[in-house]
Amino acid sequence: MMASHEVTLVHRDPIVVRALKKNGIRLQDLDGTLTKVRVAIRKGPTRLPGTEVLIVAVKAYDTRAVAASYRGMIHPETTVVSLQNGLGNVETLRSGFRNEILAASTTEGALSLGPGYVVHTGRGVTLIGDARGASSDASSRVKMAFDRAGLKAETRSNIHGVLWTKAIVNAAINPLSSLTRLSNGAIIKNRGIRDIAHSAMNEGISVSHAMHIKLVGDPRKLWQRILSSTRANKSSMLQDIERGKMSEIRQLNGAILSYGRKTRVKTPVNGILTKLVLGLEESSKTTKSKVLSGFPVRTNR
Ligand code: KPL
Repeated sequence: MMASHEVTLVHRDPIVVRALKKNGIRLQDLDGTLTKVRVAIRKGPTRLPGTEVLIVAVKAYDTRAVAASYRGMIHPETTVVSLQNGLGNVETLRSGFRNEILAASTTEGALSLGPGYVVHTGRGVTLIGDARGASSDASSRVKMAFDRAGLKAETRSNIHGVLWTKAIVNAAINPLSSLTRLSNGAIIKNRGIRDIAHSAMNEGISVSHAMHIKLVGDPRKLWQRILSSTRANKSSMLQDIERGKMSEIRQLNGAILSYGRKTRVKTPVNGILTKLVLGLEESSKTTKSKVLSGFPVRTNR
């Protein structure tokens, strides 16, 4: 992986670590080819001496835990890259690390079929930039490493604009696919859902203007492009809901809602989507617990 670079994967779940040690990573590519990749695996949190680049790819609701558990554990020279969905990750990582921080956003589609079994469901591009908005050598080096590994990457100086644009798009795909259980390809064909998605994006665009964020292109066009290039994918939020896991709704529609409140921009559609997915999280957690334990389990929300 990451051709000519030494890569170590760190995961906090011992079950996943064990599975990956035993079976490696099975990667099914777009043409159906299955490749088995052997990669060094460590159970985290762990010290990572000599690490040049630390890619944080956890769910947005776990960023705070990463910042807290790795504080003081990584070398000051290590570049930290947030490769995550949602808003607020960079700010959270800054609270934990004095290191150089880059942010990256990807439109690659991936479907997880279990620990270490990933299907590449859509080719996209990964945009990388310095979180302070400066152009940096580190972004170019990380971009080159991605390119060499066969993942198309580009650097951007306005990475916050990139993150906001992608968050507005995710906020108009992920909750809608979770609520309807439709694949990305089915969403694009559904007129009614497209209307709701456009209303959610229009609100996000108004909030970003009030926040003085310069978006990168029109989110509505990106929405269309992403859905058709990741047609076979289930959004990451739908994958989380199906596993009874927490979703990134708070860092997507929830973040648009709260920035909207701060800037006095009304965001009723994002508000409704947030509340519905919070309810869905609750019911899918309960359903999963019932299946696992045979007893109804109360959730405390
Ligand atoms: O980012 C994604 C996600 O599912 O979170 C896309 C690109 C929409 C792929 O499904």
